[in-house]
Amino acid sequence: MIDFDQLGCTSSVRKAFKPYEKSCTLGRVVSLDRGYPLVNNGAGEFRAELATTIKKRDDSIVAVGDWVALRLESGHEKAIIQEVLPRATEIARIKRVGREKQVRRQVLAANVDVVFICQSLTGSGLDERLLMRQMVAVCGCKATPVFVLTKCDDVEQTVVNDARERCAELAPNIALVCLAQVPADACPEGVQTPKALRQFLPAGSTALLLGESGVGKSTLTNALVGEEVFATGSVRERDDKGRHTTVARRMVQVPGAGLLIDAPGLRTMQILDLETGLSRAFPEIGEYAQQCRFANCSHTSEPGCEVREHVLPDRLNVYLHLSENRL
Ligand SMILES: Nc1nc2c(ncn2[C@@H]2O[C@H](COP(=O)(O)OP(=O)(O)O)[C@@H](O)[C@H]2O)c(=O)[nH]1
Ligand SMILES: [Mg+2]
Ligand SMILES: [Zn+2]
Repeated sequence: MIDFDQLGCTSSVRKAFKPYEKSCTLGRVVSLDRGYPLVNNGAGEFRAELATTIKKRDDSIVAVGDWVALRLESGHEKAIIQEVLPRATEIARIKRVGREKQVRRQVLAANVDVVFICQSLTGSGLDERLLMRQMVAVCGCKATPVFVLTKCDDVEQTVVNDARERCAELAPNIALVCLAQVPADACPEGVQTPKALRQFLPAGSTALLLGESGVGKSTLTNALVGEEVFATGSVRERDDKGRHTTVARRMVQVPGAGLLIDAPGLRTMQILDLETGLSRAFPEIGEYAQQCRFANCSHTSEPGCEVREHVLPDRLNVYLHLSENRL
């Protein structure tokens, strides 16, 4: 069980909890599977159901990472989530459900500071378009993206170098870590062991792992935690009928650092807030745009365009394509 003081409670969480402190304890949702959410309140981990007052709200009422007011009643088998406290960030996606393919917003994780956007360099190599879309999606959720390129031990050095270069051209403002599952002294040039991710995960912070199944999320989590907390490899992620079995989203603590949430099978998320995402992912473009000769400059062909003057063409292209949701 994670120590309560490692769960990253903030002063604004405590403040929001104040009205409930007489009847409830403060807890954080640490796991969500097909059953009831698992809440850690320091005294223990409790399966909890939603109070009837919040049950009728829309979907995604609770997510992993949520802070909740938890009521424990004697005689009750389960604890009760009396209220879900306001979220600092929400990592959400659109889900289509039912025969009518109704659009629903699904919160994957709450109160996440950092999202490790993981891609493997094996196979077809860096998927730039996916990477850029994920970056803007994460920025739109007001979390900080970090690019994590995995399996660098399994590709030529030039593949790693090219990927690094492309990331630096397209998104010089986003931190990049190239990982390998080999001892540090056997790492190729510019490649690190999963421990390198600790710098982005100070104690009390929360990170989400985003990336396609098989890129190595569980492997790097196990390496960071120092024990096998998640099963790795495609075989073990499926049952004997070949179905993916790990649907749970669970939070683990990295010793001496922050919390990691693994969301199995999650490849991408749609950009739900394009404007926020673009302005946070491309902060300099908005600045330069104010100095363009024409107020309505499209940054494509007008004279006196300060954006084109200062921003690398490939980066600007990504921005322009994403602005029209065409990437
Ligand atoms: N060569 C190499 N293989 C890796 C690396 N990371 C993970 N793998 C392998 O890739 C497979 C999938 O890894 P896993 O962690 O289960 O991926 P997940 O689906 O993203 O959680 C496993 O067989 C791992 O052993 C790496 O850095 N280098
Ligand atoms: Mg996994
Ligand atoms: Zn311009």
